[in-house]
Amino acid sequence: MCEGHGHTHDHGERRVVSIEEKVLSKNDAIADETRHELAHRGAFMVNILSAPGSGKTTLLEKAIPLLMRDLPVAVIEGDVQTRYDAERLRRCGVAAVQINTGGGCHLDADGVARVLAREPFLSAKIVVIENVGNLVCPAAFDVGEDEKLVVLSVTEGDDKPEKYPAAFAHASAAVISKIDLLPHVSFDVDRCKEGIWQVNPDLPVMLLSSTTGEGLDAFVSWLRGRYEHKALQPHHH
Ligand SMILES: Nc1nc2c(ncn2[C@@H]2O[C@H](COP(=O)(O)OP(=O)(O)OP(=O)(O)O)[C@@H](O)[C@H]2O)c(=O)[nH]1
Ligand SMILES: [Mg+2]
Repeated sequence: MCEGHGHTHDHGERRVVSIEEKVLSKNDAIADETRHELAHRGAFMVNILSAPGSGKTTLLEKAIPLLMRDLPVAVIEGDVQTRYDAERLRRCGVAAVQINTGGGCHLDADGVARVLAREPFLSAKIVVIENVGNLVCPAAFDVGEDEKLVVLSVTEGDDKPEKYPAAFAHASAAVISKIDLLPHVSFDVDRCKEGIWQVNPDLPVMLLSSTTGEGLDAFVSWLRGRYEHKALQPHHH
């Protein structure tokens, strides 16, 4: 009987694992369809990951209006609750849709695909996703983006890339934000960069402050450059 019990339990566990795998593979299939669709539209999508409060929305409030001078841009805001971030962006003249996960710690490919099917996303050339604030779950969920960008503010500590490596491992660039606060915190920029490069060698690292505007132009150029890089790629559809 004990043996029989053990067996049942074992089967049960195996079934749970396979359901999790199915959820992930369904998510990944939708994410791949999204990338295909975006390539067809000639649009670029970036997925921004960071801890809560690192300055993502503030950065987008400053950067997107500059980008929108020559490119249509639309933003997806992911939060557990409230529509605050989408409202903040709309006040800056930026098209933004809020997705509330209601407890979920990350956006998924299906939720993003539903938003992308409507205007103003249909005609956007750059889609920016601000994911739910945390460095753990969003790193594991592909939402169909072309690239991930990870933001870390100087108030969080220079050891975070080593402690939360997944977000940095999958990113194609990192931002160290709130550098205006460097005189007030013990944050070693070189140590932080070394930690980032341990996880992801040669990852481009941008330093910026949304408060002073330092590094903002370089960030806008990076984003425009990634769009232009993709637009020049041959694609098959
Ligand atoms: N000193 C300084 N403060 C900043 C800077 N950028 C943002 N902040 C402040 O940091 C706080 C959080 O900024 P948000 O832009 O809301 O951060 P967020 O990453 O969007 O936060 P969540 O969406 O909740 O994860 C606010 O009080 C901002 O004013 C900066 O460059 N320097
Ligand atoms: Mg925000």
